[in-house]
Amino acid sequence: MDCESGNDFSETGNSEVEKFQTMFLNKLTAVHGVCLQQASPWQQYTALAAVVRDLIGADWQQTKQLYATSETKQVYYLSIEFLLGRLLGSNLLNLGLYDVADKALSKLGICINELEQAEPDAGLGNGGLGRLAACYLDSMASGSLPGHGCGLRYKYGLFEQRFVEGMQYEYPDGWLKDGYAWEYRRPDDAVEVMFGKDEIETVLAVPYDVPIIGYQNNVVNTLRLWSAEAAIGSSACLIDGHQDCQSEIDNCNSIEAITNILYPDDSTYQGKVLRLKQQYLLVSASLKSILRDYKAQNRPVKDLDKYVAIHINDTHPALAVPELMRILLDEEHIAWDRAWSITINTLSYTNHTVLPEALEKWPVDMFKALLPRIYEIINDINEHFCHDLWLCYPGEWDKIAQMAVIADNQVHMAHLAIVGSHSVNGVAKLHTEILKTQVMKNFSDYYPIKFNNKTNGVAHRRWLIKANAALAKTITKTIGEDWLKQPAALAEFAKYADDSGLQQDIAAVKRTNKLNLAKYVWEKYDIRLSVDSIFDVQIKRIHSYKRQLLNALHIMDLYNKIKAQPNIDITPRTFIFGGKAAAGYYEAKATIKLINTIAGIINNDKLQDKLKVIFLEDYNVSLAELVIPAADVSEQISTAGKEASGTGNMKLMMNGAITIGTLDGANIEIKEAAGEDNIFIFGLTANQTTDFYKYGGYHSWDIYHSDDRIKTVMEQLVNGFMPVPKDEFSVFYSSLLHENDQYFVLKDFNAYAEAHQRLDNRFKDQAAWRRMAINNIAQSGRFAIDRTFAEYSEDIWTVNPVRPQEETNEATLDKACARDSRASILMQ
Ligand code: 26V
Repeated sequence: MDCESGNDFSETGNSEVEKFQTMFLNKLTAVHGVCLQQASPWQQYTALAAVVRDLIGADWQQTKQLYATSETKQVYYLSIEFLLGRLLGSNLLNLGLYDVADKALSKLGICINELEQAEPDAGLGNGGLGRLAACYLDSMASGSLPGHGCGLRYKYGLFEQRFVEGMQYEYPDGWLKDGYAWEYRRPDDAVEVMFGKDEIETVLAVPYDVPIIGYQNNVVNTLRLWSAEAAIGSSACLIDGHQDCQSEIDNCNSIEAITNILYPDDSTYQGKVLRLKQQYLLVSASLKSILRDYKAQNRPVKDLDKYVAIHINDTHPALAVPELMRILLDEEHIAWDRAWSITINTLSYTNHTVLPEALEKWPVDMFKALLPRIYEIINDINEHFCHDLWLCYPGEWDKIAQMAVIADNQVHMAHLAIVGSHSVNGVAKLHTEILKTQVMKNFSDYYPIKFNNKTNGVAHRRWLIKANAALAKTITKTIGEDWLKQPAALAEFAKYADDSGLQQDIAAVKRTNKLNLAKYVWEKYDIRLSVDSIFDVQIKRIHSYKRQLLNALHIMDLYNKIKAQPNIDITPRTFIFGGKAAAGYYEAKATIKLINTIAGIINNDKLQDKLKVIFLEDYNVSLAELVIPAADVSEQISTAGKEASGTGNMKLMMNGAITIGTLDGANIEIKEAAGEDNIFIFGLTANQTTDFYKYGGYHSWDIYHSDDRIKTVMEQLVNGFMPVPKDEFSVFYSSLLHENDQYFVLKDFNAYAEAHQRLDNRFKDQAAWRRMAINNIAQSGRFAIDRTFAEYSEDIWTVNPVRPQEETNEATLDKACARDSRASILMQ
């Protein structure tokens, strides 16, 4: 975007810049056969990525060798989602060469930010769970931990969101169409994965490795993404025993479809089968590859749990339990009891949601047909487990049925994951408590020591050092460099909360970031945002429990207020939304349409610039990096008890935004850390919402009838106030009134409006506001993923770091240049 904004934390030597420049220019010629003047931005981007590939090669090799020869345990993080976003900038940052590259390119008249934007945003995930997985990879590499990611290489990432007349439409995200600079295809490491019984279908899983670069420590870890392929010409591709080219190709296409898209629509039987196939492919291919590497170290399989920890990220990879058992029983010929203890000791599981509709279950018939041997093993696991339960709870049939792995003709994946792991964790204190006392109470009573909490965190490298380089610089100027590698040291920053010079500095940084976002909005939407207004941000998946609707109704109320009293004293506000709705989720899509409709009304009304609303299209990791540094206010307003943790709340806090939120998920810990003067809390608590669910006592119609403000906005949804067909928003009228407002939107409305009033008043005292911002930044260190990751390492995985020999940038560049010149001599 802005070529002027250098990220230089330190003086970079000229010789490094020159070497880098030479490597870049050589690459343009070697890779694309062009000179600088001929090169398109995309060619420049790929050449720069190729320079980075050269620079990490030796470290990658060294890291692999170190892991293969060390006594240390290795961690494998299995996840159906990895929401990586773009890697060029963060790779350069982690290599310690961002400033060098920036300078080298500037001297050639190239803006590095523009090249960064030529990279496709790898959106191999939905939201929180997938981004968390990406943050873990960053943290494992930066902490010198032998940690590997295992996932799927979807041909299409999460859909691209476009608005037409305010409605969301989904377009395929062909992120791979021009090739992907960060992947290395490893055909030699392909493995076969088997489905079915009578007609066995063999799928070739081909790995693509993505290097994961540690923060200035010479570590390069690996994310291995599996792609489904048919082995052309192999027996798996023969139809009815005779070669029929066309049907062979059709068959290949159906096999390759397994890794076509993330979360295929599961409303049909075929769709469900495809999801189950994906999950098994991920698990089976990963375990085969893990076992192969393990055996190459000449260690006995019975010691697997001493050297390998396998983590199950939510239930999607829970088939790791029966698949590991299958390998140990059928291929390694280990007896059941021994195999079972190895399995449990190797595996651990994280739960990420308490929503019943997201707790996975598969129909037994489908399972049997697709994975007969795996089903048999699950059945045996279930029998052993129910037998043990019977000894503990004789005669308690109901309890045993509630806990069984197979019940009601369904396989309960969460139960399978709990039974087959030695550790089960939630992702924030409240969430773990809810798992232990409600959702998984029976299991927690039975296995008390398995359950533990690991509050989420976020990679401060991406979300602060990289996304908000100016703030990072201000912090370093104030408290020194320690926090870069030890984010807990950010706490020092709080000592300067009253320093007016610092307050002005952070205000200036925020203003620049707001200008950057305003520029984007102006260029893309032709809408002018005032950077003097409060930038109030709600960015996350659209879901009823996240209550974007509460935010929208409150904006309508504010609008009504301003219309009634045009001179009312309100600090100008810009409400900014971002987020995708699941393609089949009607109410979520209606929420997007509602917010866009409200935005249309408000932005076209002359309100002395008091109010603006914008819904940013196609929210993804890259857009988050633009929005989060520009936010003044962070909306974290889920129904208490529903949001497992939230991680956007942490990213926004780290960037000095003030939270307005409920006592839900990690908001509770954010409040504890920041202090209650530095956050705006409102609304029902989780105990209160639980009591209403259990005992009743809430009637949304009563609120509607007794509260004029609420009644007005509710009527505006359906009385023609909105320029939309008559029934467009009746879905909200139904859910809030006819279905008694399951998420307590109306119940919390007044508390929410009142909290906004407090916030508005506080913003008028700019010094007080900046003090709050500094305190939030200072206390965000405990939400850095390095803290979370250290807890996983110690309590769950029991693993230690392995440190490679460190090398200076200069030496890395010299070696790479030497390789480069050797190569060019050879080419002459
Ligand atoms: C559920 C579903 C159901 C519909 C089809 C697609 C799909 C995909 C994933 C899931 C499970 C979602 C779990 C999830 O993303 N949870 C989020 O995890 C974050 C990291 O722990 C946490 O901060 C969020 O609060 C939590 O919602």
